[in-house]
Amino acid sequence: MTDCKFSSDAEVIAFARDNSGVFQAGATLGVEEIGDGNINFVYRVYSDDGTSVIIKQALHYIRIIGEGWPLSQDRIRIEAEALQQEAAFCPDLVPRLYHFDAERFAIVMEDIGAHENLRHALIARTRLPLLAEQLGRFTADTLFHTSDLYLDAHRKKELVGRFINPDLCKITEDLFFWDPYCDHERNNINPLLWDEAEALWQDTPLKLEVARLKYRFLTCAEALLHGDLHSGSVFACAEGTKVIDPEFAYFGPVGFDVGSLLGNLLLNYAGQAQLPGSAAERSAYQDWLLETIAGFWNTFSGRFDSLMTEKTQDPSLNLPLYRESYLADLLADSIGYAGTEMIRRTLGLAHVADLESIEDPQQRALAESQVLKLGRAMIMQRGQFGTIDALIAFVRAN
Ligand code: SR1
Ligand code: MG
Repeated sequence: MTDCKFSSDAEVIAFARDNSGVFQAGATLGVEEIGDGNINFVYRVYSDDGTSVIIKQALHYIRIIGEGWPLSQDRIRIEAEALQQEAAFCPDLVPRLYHFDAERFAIVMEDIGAHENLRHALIARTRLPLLAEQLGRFTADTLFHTSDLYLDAHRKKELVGRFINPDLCKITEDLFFWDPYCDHERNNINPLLWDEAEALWQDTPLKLEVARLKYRFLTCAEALLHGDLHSGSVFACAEGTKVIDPEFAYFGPVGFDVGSLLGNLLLNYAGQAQLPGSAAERSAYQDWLLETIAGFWNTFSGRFDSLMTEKTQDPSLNLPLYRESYLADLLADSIGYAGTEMIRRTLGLAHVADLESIEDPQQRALAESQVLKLGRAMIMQRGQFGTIDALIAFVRAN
């Protein structure tokens, strides 16, 4: 356990000056703490000529909980190495890494300031023309190129070893796959939803399917995941998209990353029905969200299929029938993991502003109840949809 926390603004500034290589010698620098995430400390260091960098520091505990929930500081090395892996295939879609410091447990990276947190952008009903295509490309390229469909078998196993991330995985194992399915002290439940939560705790068929998804999360070292690909880990603007924060990266099932994005778009979809604005505005934005879901999946699956066709060397895996069955299984998996994200954001510890910003508890409960029903159906019926259009038709009808 190391307490490496910067003790003053001057220390943060000196660290940025020495380790970024972007500031003019002698420039006057300022610093602000900007972290609103759950886990780390994040600072922006800027000079008066407009140059700036981001510093992220991982302490030996979870920021919002304190020393009562210790957490391995190796997560910041994992984040630095995951950013490098992602940059190898999608350099335009991740912030540039300037420096990783193993003593301070800190990284220095590009300030993506012109981009807005995707969760806030979606709540404000912003239409982002490049989002679907860029998220589809990000997931297809990062996941394919770190899987056995591309990597040499020795290199793949070497990489699996570098990304063993037990503390961060344990957070997901508990918060996604167990807490919401029992009366856990960490849960955070709208009292108006209590009856539905109790019914869910008794729902044995659902718990069986969640156990199946959890076991795959624990054991299926398929590709290097981002591992926490919710809307708060994406920054976007009209000109482009950046994916940040891969500290939960590990080798897991591809459908977990894809499903996290699908689940977050659907959380916003359900929230929109209760957020302020006219019925026409809400429904037009919900249409845009569903188009984005289709565009994301179609880009992802089309690109993944092309990559398998062109780059998979193993002849046993590069068979047209195998490609087809792989992508069908992947859609089912993704829909199931999307359902677990939706349920855990409604009953579990970490809620999302898409629902929390609905001020009236009764209206919030309506959206939360829709999320629970959709999430349950998506987990239970994940193998039956078959196409993204069938999922979208189901969402429209429910
Ligand atoms: C206590 S950590 C809660 C959540 O924040 C992270 O971003 C992950 O999504 C985690 O589940
Ligand atoms: Mg994060």
